[in-house]
Amino acid sequence: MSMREVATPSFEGQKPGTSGLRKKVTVFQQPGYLESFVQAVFDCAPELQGGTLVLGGDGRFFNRNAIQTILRMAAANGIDRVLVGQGGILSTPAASAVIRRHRARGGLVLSASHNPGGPDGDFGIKYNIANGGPAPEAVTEAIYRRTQTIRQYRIVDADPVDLDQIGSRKIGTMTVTVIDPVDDYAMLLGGLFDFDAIRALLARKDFRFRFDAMHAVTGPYARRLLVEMLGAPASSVVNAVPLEDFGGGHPDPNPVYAPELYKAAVLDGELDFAAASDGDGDRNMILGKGIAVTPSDSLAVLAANATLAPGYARGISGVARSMPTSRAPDAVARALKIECFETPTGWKFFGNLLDAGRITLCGEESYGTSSDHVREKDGLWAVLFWLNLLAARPGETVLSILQAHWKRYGRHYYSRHDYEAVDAGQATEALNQLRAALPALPGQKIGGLVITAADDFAYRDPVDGSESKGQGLRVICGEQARLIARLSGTGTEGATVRLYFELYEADPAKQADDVQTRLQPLIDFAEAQTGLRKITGRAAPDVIT
Ligand code: G16
Repeated sequence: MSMREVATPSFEGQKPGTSGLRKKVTVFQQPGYLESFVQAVFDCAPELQGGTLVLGGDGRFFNRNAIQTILRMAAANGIDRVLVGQGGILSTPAASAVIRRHRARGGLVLSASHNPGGPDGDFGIKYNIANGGPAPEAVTEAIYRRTQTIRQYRIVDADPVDLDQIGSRKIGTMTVTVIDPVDDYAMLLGGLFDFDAIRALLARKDFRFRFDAMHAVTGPYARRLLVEMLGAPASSVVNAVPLEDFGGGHPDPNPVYAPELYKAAVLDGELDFAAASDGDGDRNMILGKGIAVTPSDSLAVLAANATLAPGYARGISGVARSMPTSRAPDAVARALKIECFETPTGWKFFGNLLDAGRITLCGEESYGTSSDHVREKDGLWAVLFWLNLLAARPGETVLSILQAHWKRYGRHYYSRHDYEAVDAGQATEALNQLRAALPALPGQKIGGLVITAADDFAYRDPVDGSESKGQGLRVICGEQARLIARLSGTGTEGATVRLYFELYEADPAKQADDVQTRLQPLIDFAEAQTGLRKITGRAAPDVIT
């Protein structure tokens, strides 16, 4: 077996976004493209030499090819051992769990998350560090700089590894161990929740339950946890076979991309509890009979009820949410007298707070919630937490739990409007228009509410002092309302403009379910300030969550 140094051009635009490098499959298929990026990671992560690397992905098209290439490069770059999920499969939270449990020095997670897959779809790669979480900005920036100067990558010639066969084999001196992708993760979750109580809940004839794996990575995880360990009927886990193209779907668990589940639970009231996860298993959508739980509310409810789950029975140290996430968790934190942090969008910003023990739970409006059990967001964890909650509050429903929550803490009406695949220049123009208006906004009114502050969000990490600027434009009406505008860092086509709207209603008598109507003044104000629809010629958002 010989090691080769192969010349490669440095590719434009290998800048990791909100969550790793995401591009079209066809971009990754260019000779040397994947290799250059992986070599840049290895060059910037010398800690991997002589240590263990975790490798796996969401099973999308190009996953297996990428794994074979990375294994040969890992052998050439002095890595001692690679743990690979069987079939190349590892959900993002499972990858985090495996890194932590096996004290790996890092991991490469192959996924473009909720973006569509297949030959014309998307692919992605993300480097996670030894704490199991996404590499912080300083590391991703270093990787990006390295991609701009790289001239060659190292690789060995070796036969492909049989990824379907559990066990160990060698590539040169490096050991490749194919592991069961579910074992470590299932064991971890088994220690956090009251499985007996959940089993009893799922056994009830009057409890109608469905989990939609969206033909993505959570299928095997949901089968093990929900069906084998918790006794749910096999038919309650749908679309459970991971497919390379997710069956042609868009594996994003929200009312728009999981319309059948949404209809069954929310519109038709046929299910008491329904949930879905995304391409790589880190997102979750929680639905009840007649109600969709916003991710912001979900985090708030879980924080308020955390002690009902055995893993959190001693209470939580603090919570964190990304800036565009509604301030519902803040209200709970105030009541619990614990710290609440507001971070930029991106799970990597929670890492330091989790490592320092400052927070136990964290979440984002983008259907992500998790805790300190891993360093990624975790879709099935949220599902089990909600099931544990329902089991611990007999006689209550998802809706009644939410209503009781709003009665106590007030309701944060919330919605996100996405304009996808917008011309990048037009998106920038619209945001620049709002940015230019920011200094003059305080004192003006939105539908009777006075604007108290308007700025471009900047964050100083309370643990290591690092600063992140330009994280989203905010227009704030005290505790009453907020409007936020930013560009997505995960899209692969043009630009995706995200507008976020939040309005607080304390009075339970006025908490009717008319979300978009309530938010209309904020929506109109956003258009007036950005000119987004006028500039882009779009009549309406592509996705409303
Ligand atoms: C990723 C990140 C999340 C982020 C989300 C949306 O999620 O891990 O932290 O909230 O993207 O980011 P953006 O608004 O920049 O598109 P995932 O599930 O895609 O990995």
